[in-house]
Amino acid sequence: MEAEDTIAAISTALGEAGLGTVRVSGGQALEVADRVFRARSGERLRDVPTYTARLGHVVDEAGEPIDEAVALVMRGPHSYTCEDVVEFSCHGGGLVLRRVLERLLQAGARLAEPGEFTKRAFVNGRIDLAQAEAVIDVIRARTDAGLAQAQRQLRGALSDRVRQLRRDLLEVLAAIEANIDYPDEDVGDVDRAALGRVLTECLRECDLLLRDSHRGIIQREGVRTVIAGRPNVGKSSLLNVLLGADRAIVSDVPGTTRDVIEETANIGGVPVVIADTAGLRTTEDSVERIGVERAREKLGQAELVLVVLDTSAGLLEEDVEILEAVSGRKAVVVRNKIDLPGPGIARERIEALAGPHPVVDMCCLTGEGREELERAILEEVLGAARHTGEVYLSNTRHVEAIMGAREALAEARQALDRGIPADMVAIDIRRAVDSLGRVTGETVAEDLVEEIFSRFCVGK
Ligand SMILES: Nc1nc2c(ncn2[C@@H]2O[C@H](COP(=O)(O)OP(=O)(O)OP(=O)(O)O)[C@@H](O)[C@H]2O)c(=O)[nH]1
Ligand SMILES: [Mg+2]
Repeated sequence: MEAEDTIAAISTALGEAGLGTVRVSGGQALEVADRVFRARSGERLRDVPTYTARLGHVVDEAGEPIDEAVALVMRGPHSYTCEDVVEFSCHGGGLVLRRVLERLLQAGARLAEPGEFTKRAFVNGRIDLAQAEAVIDVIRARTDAGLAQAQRQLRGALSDRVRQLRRDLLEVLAAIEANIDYPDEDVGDVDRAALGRVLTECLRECDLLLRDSHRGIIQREGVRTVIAGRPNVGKSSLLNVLLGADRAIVSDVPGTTRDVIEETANIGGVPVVIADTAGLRTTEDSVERIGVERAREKLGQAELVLVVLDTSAGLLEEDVEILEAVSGRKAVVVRNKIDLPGPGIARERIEALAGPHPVVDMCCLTGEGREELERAILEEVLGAARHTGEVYLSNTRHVEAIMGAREALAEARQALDRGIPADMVAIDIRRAVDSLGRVTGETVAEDLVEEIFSRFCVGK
């Protein structure tokens, strides 16, 4: 990347809003900004102190105002990108913001690529790769718990632990290599017992980091869930209960839901993406049949299935089929309409069919049983994974890197135990060091960096 290159982009979402921000960053940011901005005070932005704002107008080539704006000057290295940055707060209209951006491009800036501002913060060393990834997670967080985790990672809590681990191993490597490079000098033999202790300690730290990763990933990516059952058992009612909103049409006519309705509910900090589907049955209605096909498709893809039964109607053959279809998968069985009289379905009967899946009694009319259902959902998707409140891995890429490091360390320790020479053990340790470096970006291929930043939106 040419460091002198000055970039500009609209950093706020497009659409009508009170305010919108256009950002410029780079070696020429102040000069470019001065070409398009007339401060009311008559000052040039390059002359104002850092972290000050000036009211004025962004003007076109003829000097005619495009918009009234506040220009905020932040000089490098104390800015988001570590470069000189000017942010124009304008009126938040799509056309206005585009015209301001076009003016900046005319004045010498280049349109920023997706994530390029954050990439500069990374390239200039203000944040590492894990922190850059946390920026996207902060923007995309859907629950408080997910947001808190992303903020911890953005502050560097994860990076600090990984870097400490890497430093410890580098120290060990240095000791071994000193021995190899200067065998005749009296640097002392490698203390194999001490080396073993360090490796054990580092393995333990990898395990600690990996321990809560399952929860972290679920919290970040959400759980794809489908509500399945016969027509009229209360699937749409259940969606509404879990969302706390009247989202799906509920009626006593079987076959009400045709299209898949998907919404995200926050259940104990986990974003659960719930799909309400058409009731499963064979039908002559051609539209409903498409709905049933879509329901089956969703059922096939879901990570978690909520099987809804209508206890007042008794257990029908179709119910049994659905229960059989989810055996061996993550599922919770909802015994709905417990408020109604009827043949009923004995819990024991369902439990026998449901196998290890939890069974929850519910009344979707009143919401009774909701809390128990939420607990059962969390238990089913998280299992033993427990949230510790500390930083944990929430990104598959990080998990893979730490697992790679763990594997290499385990091999190093085995080699050590088998009495293999320290310089051979060092090869495994070097692999662990490289793997850890992939988390923070010290040892990462350029194309992976490109790939990560391309996931950002333009303007971030
Ligand atoms: N008494 C009682 N009625 C319920 C309960 N849950 C849902 N119902 C009623 O059952 C009927 C069907 O509810 P829906 O939520 O539309 O059922 P569905 O499974 O989505 O039906 P389809 O979309 O047709 O497959 C409606 O009249 C609901 O009010 C419950 O717990 N108790
Ligand atoms: Mg429905």
